[in-house]
Amino acid sequence: MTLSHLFDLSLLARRDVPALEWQGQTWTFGEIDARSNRLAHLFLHLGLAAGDRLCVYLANCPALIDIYLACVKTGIIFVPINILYREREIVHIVGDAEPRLIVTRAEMPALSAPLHTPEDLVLQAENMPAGRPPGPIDGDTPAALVYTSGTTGVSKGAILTHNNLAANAINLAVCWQITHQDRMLLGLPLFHVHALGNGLHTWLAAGYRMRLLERFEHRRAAAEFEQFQPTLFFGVPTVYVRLLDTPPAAAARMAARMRLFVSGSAPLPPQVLDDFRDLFGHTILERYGMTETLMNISNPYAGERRPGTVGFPLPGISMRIVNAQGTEVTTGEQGEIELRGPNVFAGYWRRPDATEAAFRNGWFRTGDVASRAADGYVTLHGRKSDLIISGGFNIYPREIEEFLLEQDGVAEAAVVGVPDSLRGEVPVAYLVTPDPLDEHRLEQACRASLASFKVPRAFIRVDALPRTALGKVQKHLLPPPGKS
Ligand code: MLC
Ligand code: AMP
Repeated sequence: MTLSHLFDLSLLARRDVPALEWQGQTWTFGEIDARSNRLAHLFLHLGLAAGDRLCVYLANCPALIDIYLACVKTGIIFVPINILYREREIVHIVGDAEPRLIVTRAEMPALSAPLHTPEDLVLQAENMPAGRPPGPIDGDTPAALVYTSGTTGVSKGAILTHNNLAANAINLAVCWQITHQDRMLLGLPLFHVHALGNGLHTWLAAGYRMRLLERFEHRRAAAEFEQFQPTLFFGVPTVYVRLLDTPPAAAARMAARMRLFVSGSAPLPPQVLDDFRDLFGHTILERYGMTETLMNISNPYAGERRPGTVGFPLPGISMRIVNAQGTEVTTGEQGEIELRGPNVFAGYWRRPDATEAAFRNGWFRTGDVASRAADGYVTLHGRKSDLIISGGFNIYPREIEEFLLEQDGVAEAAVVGVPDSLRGEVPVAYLVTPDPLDEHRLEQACRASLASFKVPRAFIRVDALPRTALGKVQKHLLPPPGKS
């Protein structure tokens, strides 16, 4: 079965049921089905075919969902771009994915594919048939290319197939007991697999009612919860840290119908889990995933949700923890997580070398370091690479370092993540420059070219970067910010 068949459990079987709320409007599953059918016909009419790529650079909105469904129904590959990305990052993705069409409301640099706004597409689609388009697709057909910095180099497109996304949705629906009786408040961005793979796919597989937000804004969160009364909520740790500011009476009203809060994409500090339980009366369920694999490991819905751990591998997913030689470690010992299963992606788009390097004898090498307790609970200890995760967004230091080296007077650059109580980590830059630093100019330059979460929170001038005899920068020897 394809995702289309899975979604028909809602789109067809629950066609008259309210499905989606957005800024005061509500649509049924049947209306969403018809709208995406029309768009699918329009894409075919515009000359797109199965296997072609379509990029979207949009904040959360219903059109993003319609476009995704139109892609799923036709075999066109959906390529979401982070709305916080700037020209340099967008140009890279568009150059790599070579889309036939780009959908955006933003001003864009000169790109190789025609641009459409969603409004323009909807208008054009009005005269298209509302029935299903022909779709010669199967489970191995790529559904989405999601760009991720991965463990090395520039961002690469992870090819996620219908089977990958279906396996993930079915696992979560069963293991987290998600049904049509749920109500989901979704504020995470649909351009990442957290909201796309977990949010959108469980919604359409289970057929619950979803209120979509353009983004999670902590000042508006209490009002949205109180008004909509969700039962289900997905967040990154920063979201839960933000919610800890809620006054107790409001927290009680927000959680009145809540059944399950889930956290993932970055480590949830055990203290946050405890404080959240005291305030909201719910134990957050923490799980672990990746763009390349969707969800891998989850705390149990029934049973102990153990703070600081991510629980057990989900059904159908094999996990091993190995040392540098690829030998499995013993209980309690740390090693790299390797995975196999129907959730593991089909490879990086047009990067056979990177794909080959990502696997060892058929096992996907996650780059995440973990240990397993005698009773099976898995604890993550960090990553093998120097990836920074800030507010659930990934930052690959080399990308920022390369940008800083292009700036006048910067001879050497090293970017590291420093702990931050709200965002988990934030990037800080260490620079070797002949002249005193103009921090303001550097920050402005970064803001103009990089997503806001990648802009270093401090620029620190050092005489030299500490290096090994082989010249590799030893980032752990850099002075902490404020002590240079
Ligand atoms: C953040 N910003 C956004 C934004 N999110 N702008 C537009 N749309 C969004 N969705 C910008 C703000 O403009 C601001 O920029 C800065 O980020 C901080 O904003 P804030 O209001 O202070 O937000 P904050 O309370 O810190 O919350 C941010 C957040 C956001 C947690 C809501 O970071 C977020 O949505 N993170 C989720 C990322 C995610 O979904 N990751 C999953 C990856 S998949 P400025 O210019 O003022 O600094 C994955 C696999 C897995 O990892 O396991 O799930
Ligand atoms: P991404 O490349 O954006 O898909 O991010 C995936 C990475 O997020 C994983 O490789 C982990 O390092 C991290 N991650 C996801 N969930 C968790 C979690 N619950 N705890 C710690 N790290 C996590």
